[in-house]
Amino acid sequence: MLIFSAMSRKLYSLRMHATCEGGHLSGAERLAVGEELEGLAAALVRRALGHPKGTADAIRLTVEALSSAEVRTGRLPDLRTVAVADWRAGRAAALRYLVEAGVSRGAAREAMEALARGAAPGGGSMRGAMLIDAESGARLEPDPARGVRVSRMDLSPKARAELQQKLGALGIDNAHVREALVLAAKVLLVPGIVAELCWSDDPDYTTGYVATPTAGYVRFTELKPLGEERGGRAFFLKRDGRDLGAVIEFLERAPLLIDEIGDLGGVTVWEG
Ligand code: WAQ
Ligand code: MG
Repeated sequence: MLIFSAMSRKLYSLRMHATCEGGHLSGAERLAVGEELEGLAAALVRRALGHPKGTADAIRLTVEALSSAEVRTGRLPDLRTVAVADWRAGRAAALRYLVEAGVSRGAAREAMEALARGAAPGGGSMRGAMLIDAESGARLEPDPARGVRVSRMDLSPKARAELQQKLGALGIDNAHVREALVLAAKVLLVPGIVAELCWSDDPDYTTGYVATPTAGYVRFTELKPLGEERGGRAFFLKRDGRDLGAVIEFLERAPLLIDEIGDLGGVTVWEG
C-alpha cells in the first residue's frame, strides 16, 4: 500500500460521473497520489459499467491536482445503527432525529416526500443533493436537477484501513457505508448545516441515515422498500443570512482528507 502525507506529496482529486439515457447513473469522488490514479480510474470505470441501475452510456473522469496548502484534514462522525421493522418505521424514526436536530417537521416531511417521488424535476434521481431551508423547507440549490455535488474528499490510507477493519468487525464494511461516512463528515463541517438525510438510489440498498452535528451518523436499517430506485440526499441549512454561494463552494470544492475515524457503535432497536 502507498503511504502518503497530504502535506508532502501532490494530491489529485479524481471524480467520476456516469449517465444512462441522459440521467444520472453513478458518481464517485476520491483523492489520490499520482501512482494511484491509474488503478483508481480503472476501478471507477468498472463501477460505472457494473451499476445495478443500468449500463453507463457516458462516463466522465476528471483528474485535477490540488494545491497541498488547501487540503484540510478532519474526523469521521461517530456511527451507530437503529434497527427498524420496515421502511415506514425507519422514516418515522429518521423524522424524529431530524426534528431533534432543528429541522422543522414540515421541512423534514417535504424532503422525504421529494426523495420518495424522485427529487429531480422529472421524478428521476439527482446527481447531487437537495439543499433545503431547515425552517421553511424551501429548496435552495440553484439547479434542482443536478443538486449540490459534494466532492474532493476521501480517507487517508491509514484511516481507510482502520475504518475497514472496524466496520468489518461490525459486519458493515461496504462502499456505501464508507463513502457515506466521508460525505457526511464534510457536510457536517459546514456552518449552518443542521442535518443530512440520505437513502440510496440503488434498488438493492435499503439502509439510509441521518447525520447531525450532535447525534453523528445514525443509520436506519430500512428507509425505503427493496427494489425502489428513487433515492437521494437532503442537506438542511439554517440560513441565518448565510452566503449560499459560500456553502455550495465549500461542499463542491474544498478538499478534505479524513485522517481520523469516529467511534463505531452498535445496534439499538427502535421502539417507536
Ligand atoms: N454529493 C451530493 N449528493 C450525492 C453525492 C455527492 N457526492 N453522491 C451521491 N449523492 C446523492 C445522489 O442524489 C445519489 O443519487 C444519492 O445521493 C444516493 O447516492 O450506512 O449508497 O451513492 O449503510 O446511491 C447510505 C447508507 C447509502 C449507508 C447511500 O448513496 C449505510 C448511498 P448513493
Ligand atoms: Mg447510487
